[in-house]
Amino acid sequence: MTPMWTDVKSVLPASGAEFPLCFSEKVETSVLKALELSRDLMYRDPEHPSSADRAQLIIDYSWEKLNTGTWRDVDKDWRRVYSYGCLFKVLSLCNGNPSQSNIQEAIRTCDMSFLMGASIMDDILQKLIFSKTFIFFNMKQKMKTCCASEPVINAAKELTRIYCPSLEHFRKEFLDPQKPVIIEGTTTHWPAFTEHPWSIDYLRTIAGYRTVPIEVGSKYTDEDWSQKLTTVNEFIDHYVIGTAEDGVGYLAQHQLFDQARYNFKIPELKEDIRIPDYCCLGEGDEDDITINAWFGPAGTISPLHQDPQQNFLAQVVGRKYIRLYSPEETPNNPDLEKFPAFSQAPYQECVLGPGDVLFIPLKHWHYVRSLELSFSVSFWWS
Ligand SMILES: O=C(O)CCC(=O)C(=O)O
Repeated sequence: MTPMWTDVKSVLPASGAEFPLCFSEKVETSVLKALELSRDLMYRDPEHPSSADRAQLIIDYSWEKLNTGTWRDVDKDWRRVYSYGCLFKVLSLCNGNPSQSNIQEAIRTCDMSFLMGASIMDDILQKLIFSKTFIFFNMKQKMKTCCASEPVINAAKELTRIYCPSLEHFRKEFLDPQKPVIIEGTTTHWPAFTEHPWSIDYLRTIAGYRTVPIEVGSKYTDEDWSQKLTTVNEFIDHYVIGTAEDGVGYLAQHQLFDQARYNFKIPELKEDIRIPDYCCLGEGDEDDITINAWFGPAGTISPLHQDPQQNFLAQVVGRKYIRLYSPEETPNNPDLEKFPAFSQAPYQECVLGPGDVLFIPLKHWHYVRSLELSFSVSFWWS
């Protein structure tokens, strides 16, 4: 038995009898039979040549069910069937002596199950993808060197900087009066800056073959802006170090940590950061804090918007130009034709660099443009 198969087998039940396959009558008997056959074959003869085809058949059949009617009405059992199909496919790809492309396909299949399927057997596919087998390949690639145009910061509008304020000082001077500020010196202990400096290579190493939803287009208000699924490696190759024709790609919002809708996780990244101490001044629990990661090449823009919570935006790699408007400027909508007064609206601005944490008070409008390849993390808290 290869070390990989030993590793994979360790997360499976010891025998077919302990391997559950329970569905409502919505799932036809023929499908149940195909699942049972796949299970029995996997325990009897995992390298049997028909295993992969049968798994693909289950995937294709349930895929049709997932794509019929509206997503809300898709029966959860069909999502579970889909995940079982994915599980059998992953197992057929991993036994024997799997090639690099088989392992890549296995990771892609796990991710498709996280995106479209439902949890089965106590999240067995999550356990598989985080088994040591799937941690591999460290590809070296050169980063795209392009930089977006350098902003000229108006000193009168530049945001205040403060070094490691005490909790009390932060509360009194910034939180209570809802004043934005850049806090320095509070992230130096994050593993993202020390043990595992975040970089393209690091992201490739821990998650290169994971499939994630990305946003394509310079900004989400553009007409040609879209979302699609891609692997982290493809995203980097195409949009970060390549010369993508179809605009800038952004691996953003929720996509790298917990992603409620898709249940997608790269927990290694989460271990590299720390929730800012100042969040304890809020009323919510730590579990109520929403953590989002933002990764994209130079020139990526998050158009002017407000968030429903207080925000700490921590910069890890690269620099970002940020402009803030107070919520009082809300009547001066940024559509200059309809609201010409917007050009006069007072604002504050800054270039946020690695290690800086920007406090964006509740409902403060913010516009963000990355000046270089950039990796940031935001903490929304109340
Ligand atoms: O960094 C970005 O591009 C956007 C961050 C942001 O808008 C947020 O955290 O709310």
